[in-house]
Amino acid sequence: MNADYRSMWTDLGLDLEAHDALLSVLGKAYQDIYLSQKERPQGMGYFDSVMSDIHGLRIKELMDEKASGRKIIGSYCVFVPEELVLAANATLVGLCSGADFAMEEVERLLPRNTCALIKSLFGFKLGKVCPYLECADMVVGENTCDGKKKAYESLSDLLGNLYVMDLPQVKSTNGKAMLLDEYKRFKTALEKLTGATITAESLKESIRTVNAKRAAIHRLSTLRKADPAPISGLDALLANQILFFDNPVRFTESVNKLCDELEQRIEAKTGVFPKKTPRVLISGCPQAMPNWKLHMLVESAGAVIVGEESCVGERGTRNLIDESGETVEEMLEAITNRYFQVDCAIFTPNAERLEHIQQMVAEYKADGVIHYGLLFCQPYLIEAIPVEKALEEEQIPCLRIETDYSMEDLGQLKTRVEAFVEQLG
Ligand code: BJ8
Repeated sequence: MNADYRSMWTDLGLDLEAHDALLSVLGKAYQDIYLSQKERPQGMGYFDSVMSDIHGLRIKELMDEKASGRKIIGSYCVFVPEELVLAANATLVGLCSGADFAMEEVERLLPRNTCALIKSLFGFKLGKVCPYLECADMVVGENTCDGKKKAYESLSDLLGNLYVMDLPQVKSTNGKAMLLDEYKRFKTALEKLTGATITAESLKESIRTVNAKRAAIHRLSTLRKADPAPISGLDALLANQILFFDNPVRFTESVNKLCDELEQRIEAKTGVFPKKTPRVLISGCPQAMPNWKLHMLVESAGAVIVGEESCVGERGTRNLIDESGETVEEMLEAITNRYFQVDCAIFTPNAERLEHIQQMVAEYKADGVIHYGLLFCQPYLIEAIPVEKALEEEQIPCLRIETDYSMEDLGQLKTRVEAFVEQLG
């Protein structure tokens, strides 16, 4: 490991021993799950290189940005608009929350029956193992589910730089007006932090940058409609996870390059799995880095995952912002219009999500849906029941899974997933 990185981690206050242990577990999991896959597109080489240096090069880039006066903003939710962050001359990084860490300490602060994602964001702080979190000048929490809302009250004491964004829970006119107001308040907070003024020019440019990134990842999603599938669900998930912390321009170029290769594969009818392999759509809670558990199980059971109806997937990326606005006010409205379409299960009622799942099943020619709910996540677990009912009415098989980040239920899940895949086949 590069000695510069170690001194950088020390400066960031990481616990080097715990951090080494984390990197070693992550590296081993990546080796076993990713590098053992067959027929991977060459374009995945870029994403492999990001993973092999996950706390190295990108953190060095962020630290260099900080040294030049740029601020780093961390976020836990796709409702935080990267467009405003970039326009304020700052950089947004997603703070992953996809692995258990320091669980004993976490359970002193949170009830045991808290979802794994919330426990993970506490664990990364308490264990001092996440350089992305430690280099952030501001961390944005959002009032989405009750678990996050209440947890941010305690996280605020641990972090010291938490900004809480309020979010509507109903898709009403008032709800949209509230979101617009919150984005205006966030704009002011960013300007105060960075000393920069968000202008029509800077906002227009940042909208274009983020739209290009979302268009590229959406292009990748669309190519997964082909049979045979040109890319595994595991690899597509990885690209969706890296989207949250990579340099947006470089990421866009790399995804588009990968897509060029996938188009050639489709033309040549080359797939990662044979034609007519059972096709599965995953729907539900976000699978944050390095949560690859379900994808690994499904694809080892002989099915291919063709899409994710998830915030680490299409829910988070599918809509672009209208680029026709000329004033900051018009662009703020366009931003609000785009984000207000995110159909997270915290909204009530949330019929759009069900429609989107049905639409994805049809477009991606999925043979079945696995609804992925994190244990104790009430919004998604409750919504899973109407989702399953609606799909079954259309004769689309659906398997509801409730799990966490531990590997204790792997055997039991494997049996259920294998039986489901057999049913699809
Ligand atoms: S927009 S899905 S990223 S809130 S899993 S913490 S809901 S109890 S993550 Fe999310 Fe934003 Fe919504 Fe997307 Fe709560 Fe459920 Fe835990 Fe969750």
